[in-house]
Parts: sequence; C-alpha cells; structure tokens
Amino acid sequence: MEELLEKLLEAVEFGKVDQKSPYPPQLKGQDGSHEITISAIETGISPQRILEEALIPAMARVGKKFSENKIFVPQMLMSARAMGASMLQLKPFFTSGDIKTKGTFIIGTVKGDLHDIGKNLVAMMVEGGGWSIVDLGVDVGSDRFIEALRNNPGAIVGISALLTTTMVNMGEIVSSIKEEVPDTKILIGGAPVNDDFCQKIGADFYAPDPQGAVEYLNKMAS
Ligand code: B1M
Repeated sequence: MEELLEKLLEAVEFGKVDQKSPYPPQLKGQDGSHEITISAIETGISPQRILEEALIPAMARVGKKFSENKIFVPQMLMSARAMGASMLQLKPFFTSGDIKTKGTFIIGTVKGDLHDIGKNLVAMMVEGGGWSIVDLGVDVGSDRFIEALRNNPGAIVGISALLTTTMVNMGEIVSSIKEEVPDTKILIGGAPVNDDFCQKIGADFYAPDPQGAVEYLNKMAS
C-alpha cells in the first residue's frame, strides 16, 4: 500500500498523467497517476489517504521546487494535470452523499486567479456533504457571483484564492455581493487567506480546508 502511495506521489510530483504520456522522459512507459490511482482504490486504500498521503504532499513538493526555481510553469501545469487525472477517479467517492440536498453552494476562484485544484476539492467534498454545487470555475468576478445568486436565491457563496496578488480581489467581490444581495453568507479559503483577512474584507467565514467548509455549511443548514 505504502509503495503505491509513494508511486502516486512521484507521478504527480513529476507530472506523469498516464502510461501513454511521453512526459516526463524518465518515467516513459510507466504507469501514471490515472493507473496508479485505480490500483490504489482497487487495493483498498481509502480516497482520503490517497488525497492526504500522496496528492496533497506531491503538490507541496511542486510548490517548493517552483519557489526555489528548480521547476517552471510548464512542469507545474503537468503536475496539476496528473493530480486532475487522479481526482477524477476519486470524485465518485467524495460526491456520493445524500440525494436530498441541504442547499446550494456557489463556488468560484477569484478574479485573476486560475488555480482550481483546491476549489475543485472543496466543491467535491461539499457536494459529498449533501449540497448542490454551482461551480463558476476560475477567474470569477462579482458580476458572475451575483448573477448565480439571483438564479439561486438563498445560496451560500464560496470564494477561493491562491495568489497574494488575487486575494485582494475578494474584498471587492464580497462588498458587491453584500450590496446587491444582502444577507448572503460568504465563505472564503485558499492558501494565502486567513481569519484576519476574512474579517477585514467582511466575509462571514474562513475555512482552511474542505472539511472546514463542509462544517460551516452544515451549521448554516441546521
Ligand atoms: Co501557481 N502558484 N501560479 N500554478 N501554484 C502557487 C499558488 C505558488 C504558492 C507557488 C510558489 O511560488 N511556491 C505561487 C503563489 C505565490 C503567492 O502568491 N504568494 C504561484 C504562482 C506565483 C503562480 C503564477 C503567478 C506563476 C507564473 O505564471 N509565474 C501563475 C498564476 C496564474 C494565475 O492564476 N493567474 C501560476 C500558475 C499555476 C498553474 C496554472 C501552472 C498551476 C495551477 C493549475 C490548476 O490549478 N489547474 C499552478 C499550481 C499547480 C500551483 C501549486 C504548485 C499547487 C496549487 C495546488 O493545487 N495545491 C502552488 C504551490 C502550492 O500550493 N504549494 C502554486 C493543492 C491544493 C489541494 O491546495 O489550492 O491550497 P490549495 O487548496 C487547499 C486549501 O487552500 C483549501 O482547501 C484545499 C485543500 O486542502 N482551499 C479552500 C482552497 N480553496 C478554498 C476555498 C474554501 C475553503 C478552503 O472555501 C471557499
């Protein structure tokens, strides 16, 4: 089991999507994250362990190497693709929640920001917790959040940011939403944001991880 998790971590770290993928040359012909994730699930490794012991640590290594200029954007993108291939296999496990939904959760990555792995994970876990999801994707400004709220009255909004340069855009989005659709509850998350920032911009809650988001939403629903 440990060996499979280690292999998966390596596949994501080096951006090996599947066996056919020629990238990276040193892993040519070997299984990629797609095949290894399937084997891991078949072996009985829980999706939670796959996520916590292989995928998330792999992205942490990728981020560290990028900070140290040891890899560049194309390599980071290949790692993101490899993680995406793995998450596709995990999704059914995280989204097999209640059929009757507890409410609607509108989620998007903040304007200017293209990072969606964390946002997708939050969406998956919240969906698994019994909520309907309206996923607006990446680079989402206040207009699209407000439009989605008008189409889904009473929904709770979640905004994700991964860059220090884009987290500031959350402030404008929160103010516009609160002005146009008062009483909307807004949850924020993502690596650079924290509780202080959440209070400063007038959002309602900061969740450091998907579980925190699910717990907050469930509290709102009860
Ligand atoms: Co970018 N990137 N990136 N990147 N990237 C980071 C974020 C960075 C920290 C890397 C580094 O320097 N070490 C750095 C940001 C520095 C900073 O702002 N302080 C950075 C940079 C600089 C950039 C570019 C500017 C690089 C460039 O072009 N020169 C550029 C920006 C593009 C843009 O957005 N406009 C860029 C581009 C990219 C790629 C496109 C290549 C790719 C993204 C692909 C994709 O998402 N589809 C990418 C990647 C993969 C990363 C790293 C390596 C991994 C991000 C990730 O997916 N992590 C990242 C380094 C790192 O994080 N260690 C990095 C795994 C994911 C599960 O974690 O997203 O944090 P995370 O989500 C967590 C929590 O934060 C939380 O739950 C999740 C699960 O625990 N969470 C929420 C997230 N959203 C939430 C919302 C909630 C609640 C919780 O409620 C609503």
